[in-house]
Amino acid sequence: MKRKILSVLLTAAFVAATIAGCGGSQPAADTAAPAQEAAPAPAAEAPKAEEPAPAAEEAAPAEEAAPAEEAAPAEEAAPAADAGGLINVGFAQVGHESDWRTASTKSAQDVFSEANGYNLSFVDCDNDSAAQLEAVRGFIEQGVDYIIIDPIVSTGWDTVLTECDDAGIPVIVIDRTIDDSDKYVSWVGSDFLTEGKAAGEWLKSYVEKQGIKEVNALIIQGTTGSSAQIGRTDGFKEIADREGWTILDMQTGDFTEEGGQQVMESYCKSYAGKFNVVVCENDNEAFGAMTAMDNAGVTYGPGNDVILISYDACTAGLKEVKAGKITADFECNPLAAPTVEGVIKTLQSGGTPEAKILVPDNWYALKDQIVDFSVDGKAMSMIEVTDEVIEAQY
Ligand code: GZL
Repeated sequence: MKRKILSVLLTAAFVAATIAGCGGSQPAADTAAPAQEAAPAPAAEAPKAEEPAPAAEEAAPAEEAAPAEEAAPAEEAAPAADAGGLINVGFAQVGHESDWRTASTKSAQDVFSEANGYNLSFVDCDNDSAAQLEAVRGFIEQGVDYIIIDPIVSTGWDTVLTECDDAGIPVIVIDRTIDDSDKYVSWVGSDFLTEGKAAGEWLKSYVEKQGIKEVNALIIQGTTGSSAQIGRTDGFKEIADREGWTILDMQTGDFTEEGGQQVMESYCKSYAGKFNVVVCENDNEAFGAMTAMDNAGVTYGPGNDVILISYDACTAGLKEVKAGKITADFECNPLAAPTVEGVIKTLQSGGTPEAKILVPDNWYALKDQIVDFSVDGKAMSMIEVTDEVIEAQY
């Protein structure tokens, strides 16, 4: 878009100079401003050696300076609906790895429907960062009005977000965060660090109530490098370190049931009889871990060998809480699409949406597992899991 405006201004200056018989020693005021440097072709971003987490970005291809583009309207008006009266939205979704993701996708498809005035281009990126970058570039080619991204991992985004910016397409980030670029309008999601701290602070109060003196924990992490994994791991570990607990191992289950089962099978062999807490960074990993512990004869849930902690609190997860399998479940609310639509409506009306919009989360357990705890000095309440609560969940 910046290039488009520049070409319009230069064209106007050329026309003005021609009409004035090339007396353009004093260019028109609007061309006097120093020409904005066209955004340099993004240099290939060599991943930094110290960056362990997989980055989304492939080495950006060395690009020729983009050819001068056709004149564009000087004013950057909010995109009008297309000929059919619909607003074109591209959504690059993480994948289909969990119940949470299914609910997130349904929420977006329900909100950005044709009946609601939208044409949704949806791409399931199947947990593949390269495919996600390709999907975003496809939306740019399509010329959509808005792009929504749920970033698989938090890094490697600045090049493609610069391309969105140059194309004048506002980007809204949903759920997970982008940590190496600020070229987007708003982020709508949950506080993953607080989720991790809440699980840790609840466990502290719970083991005190149960008279459990030692905590030897195993963690099954989410997708490596995703902000959900980073926040939940860091939050829980902060409490574990403060309380002197032992974290025996942390391995990724990639937010899938299969991954959770594989990691737990390995843990049951390597740490047989040595652990009393398992933390799964989403419900689907917990379901897999439960299968592995069943097969290994390890009992879990209130009154058993292992305290099983999970995140997401999807409907199926809360059913396992009600069944006395998952001891406590820390929600991450996937139903952010209505809030994202609010951001788009604000932009459509020429307003400026908030840069960061938090979606509230709740914490769940059975009555006997509800204890008082605080996170960063703020008292937390828990919701007792009942059939009605399960019925109402996502
Ligand atoms: C968290 C979200 C995570 C969920 C998982 O906001 O990105 O990804 O916790 C999902 O269930 O796979």
